[in-house]
Amino acid sequence: MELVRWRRPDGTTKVGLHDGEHLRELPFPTMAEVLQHRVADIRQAIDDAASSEHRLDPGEVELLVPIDGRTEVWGAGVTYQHSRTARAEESGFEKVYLEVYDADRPELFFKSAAWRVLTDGDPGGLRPDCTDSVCEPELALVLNRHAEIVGALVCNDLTARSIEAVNPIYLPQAKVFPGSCLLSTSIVPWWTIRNPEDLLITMTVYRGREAVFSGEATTSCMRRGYDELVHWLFQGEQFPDGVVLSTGTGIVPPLGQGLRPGDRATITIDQVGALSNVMTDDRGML
Ligand code: DO4
Ligand code: MG
Repeated sequence: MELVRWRRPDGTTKVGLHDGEHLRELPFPTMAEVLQHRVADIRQAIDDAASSEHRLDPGEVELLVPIDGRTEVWGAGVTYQHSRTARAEESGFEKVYLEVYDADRPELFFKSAAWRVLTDGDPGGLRPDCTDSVCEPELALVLNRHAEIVGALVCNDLTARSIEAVNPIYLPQAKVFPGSCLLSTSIVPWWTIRNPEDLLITMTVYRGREAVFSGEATTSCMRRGYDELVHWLFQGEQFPDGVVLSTGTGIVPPLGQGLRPGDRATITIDQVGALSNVMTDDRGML
């Protein structure tokens, strides 16, 4: 049973459950409103909706990006040894990355407002002023306004690596641009995931039919716990409509072998889902 948003042919949007076969509405008009509630209330609403006779065929609707309203996406960085080593290699500012890996306070950065997020099947963005763009496949936590973990998503934290490599304080330009924040469609309730500390994450990048990069990692290699990241994210911050926290990447393609327009990146996370997007450097006007 997963949490999704959808649009009906008449243009109205709804929030509800997807059980693999059918959709059932929840008594909340938006996902933002779901994330204003405590997990116990959300679980109750899911249990009540799951037994409802009133159901829809997913073929009748369009599944949407899973978040809306004032919900934001934030990223954690340098949470895997592999990311620490890669950043130190690619940047002239090695010390910054080595220190943050060991520091108490993790690297946390604003990634996206809900309206900028794209989902499975949408085009991923490449900045035309970047010579080495990479996908960052990550487990993302969906948190309510009370800092409780509600569910999980697949996130592609698309990054303009050559821009960040010049100077770490270019990070906002390397992280925030059209098509840079891709989330899977369905929020998997956290209480249904077995052993979330050990989930396999895979990514393959296809150029035409050829797989030009494949990598995998498991969340057991993360240096920090989920609760630790959530604790720091809510220090001195407020998320009235909840927040998605992407937990960092453990898969880093080799330097200089970045994405090209037309590449398809496919990411999977055990029990959480899949995300597949074709890259473009021509986004047109949003
Ligand atoms: O330090 C830059 C960001 C790192 C990041 O996004 C990651 O490790 O996933
Ligand atoms: Mg990342």
